[in-house]
Amino acid sequence: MSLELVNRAAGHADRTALLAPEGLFSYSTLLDVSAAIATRLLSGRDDLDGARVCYLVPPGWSYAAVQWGIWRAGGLGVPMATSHPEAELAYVLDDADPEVVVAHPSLVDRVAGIAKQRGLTVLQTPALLAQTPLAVLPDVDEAAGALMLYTSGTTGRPKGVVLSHANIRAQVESLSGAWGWRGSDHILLHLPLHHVHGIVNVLTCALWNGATCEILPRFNAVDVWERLARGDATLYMAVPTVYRRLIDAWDDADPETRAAWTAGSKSCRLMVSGSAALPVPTLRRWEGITGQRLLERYGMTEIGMGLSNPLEGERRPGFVGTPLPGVEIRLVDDDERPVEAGHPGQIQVRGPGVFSQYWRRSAETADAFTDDGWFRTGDLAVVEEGAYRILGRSSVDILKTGGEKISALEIEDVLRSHPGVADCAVVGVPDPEWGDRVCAAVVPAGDAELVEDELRDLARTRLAPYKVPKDFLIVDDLPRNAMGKVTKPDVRELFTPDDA
Ligand code: MLC
Ligand code: AMP
Repeated sequence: MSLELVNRAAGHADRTALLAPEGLFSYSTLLDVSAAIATRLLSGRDDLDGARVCYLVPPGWSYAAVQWGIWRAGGLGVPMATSHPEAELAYVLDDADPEVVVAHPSLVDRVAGIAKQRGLTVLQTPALLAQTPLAVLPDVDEAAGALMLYTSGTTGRPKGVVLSHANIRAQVESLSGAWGWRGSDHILLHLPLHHVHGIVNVLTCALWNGATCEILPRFNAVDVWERLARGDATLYMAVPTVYRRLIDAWDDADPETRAAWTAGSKSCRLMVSGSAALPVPTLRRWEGITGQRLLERYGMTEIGMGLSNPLEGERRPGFVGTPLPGVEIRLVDDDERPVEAGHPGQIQVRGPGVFSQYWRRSAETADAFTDDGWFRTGDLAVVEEGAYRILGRSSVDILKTGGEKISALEIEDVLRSHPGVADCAVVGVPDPEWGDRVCAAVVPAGDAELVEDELRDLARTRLAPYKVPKDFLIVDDLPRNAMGKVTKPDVRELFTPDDA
């Protein structure tokens, strides 16, 4: 038995699976080419048996074909972020311990050197995708690991969240039912493809349902509007920052263009927002422009999607709805006892979509779950009139900027490695565009003359672009409490103008 995702693809072989920068590809082409990739990855073996395959491939046809090829060979796919500098990619190679790296020619230079230093072979697309006599592919167990996605925690560097094929299937089946996915759907995709949002909610849901996924090479507000204006997209999913950018682009357009964009967007049957809190003014403005009431939902890399407003029925602004099919959610107090409706509590989640381990981190995995299997999300919420409202996170050190989750501590570690820095504190300052705006207060060491550009360059070489602080403030000392501990809410105040 091959994977259900693959079996289903055979059932809609002639339909268009992907409209990509490289062209248009049917489900049967996806099946043929992913079998060729699997054959090459196996290179004579019966099964990759969970060996990690890291892949650095831009959004598009090759990306989807490589991901399916890894899955069909029995490998654990580790998508690498195309925006990351070498240092972050090297961290993933060291942590994931892959047997091979797959790279696209446009990105191979970023990974070839660090792969070579580690004795890793780099296989390049498009050669990997070329026809070849096909091997017999393994029966991949649904319990086997499918994807490893890196996500920040409060302590240490990012951790690999291992999702099995069964986890992904549960997530996809849940969303397919809740959001009414069908084969005639056509979805636009420009989200980064190293996160559940882009990979599971958009790409895999589309391919599971025999729909068409149209992949744009990157996000550009005008391009998205032009695509919507063609009137053939039925679904659209994005993060709040993107909706905000689309609204800004619409505001900047001339009346004729605005009218065409608005008219095209009406063909969508559903538009979804998630990965960060959707500001109510953004929801209202978007509805005013497009007539679409955004469906806000809540999720997390470790659980997939947990809560969603309804497809039919009232989508309440500022709320994330109710548990999705197959997902158990509860809110608990500090002693992990369930709270009554109307009382705030931490969200805990259980169900077949929930991951089972952080890669090679048994202590962190154990800490993340209660004895009876509830995953501790660290997010706070309250139930009001039957629907959940997200209140924030229990840790001030976890930030969400433009839908990207980051650890303040990881950024502080990098800034502290600068010889001119005695201490620093990184905070998320509420921001209408980014959600959290990453800001750093820095205390110079002795008489050191701290130059902001130097700190920014240091952060740029070591960290993903979205982790680089937008604002730096050089201060004599950091605000502290009576015990001498830095008080982050007070640090945040330093960045908020008095008249804000
Ligand atoms: C880019 N920049 C960011 C940023 N993205 N800064 C802060 N936060 C971000 N998210 C930086 C760039 O490096 C650049 O810095 C400057 O901001 C302007 O860049 P840009 O070109 O305007 O940004 P762009 O490439 O358009 O990216 C913005 C974005 C992107 C919002 C389109 O960040 C995005 O696609 N985010 C979605 C992330 C996502 O899918 N999250 C889901 C996680 S899963 P400089 O210095 O060069 O000017 C999850 C679970 C769930 O959360 O519930 O879904
Ligand atoms: P990630 O770890 O990147 O998967 O991000 C998951 C986190 O994003 C969650 O733990 C929440 O803090 C946040 N998140 C996701 N969806 C929403 C939402 N609709 N509203 C508020 N926060 C959200």
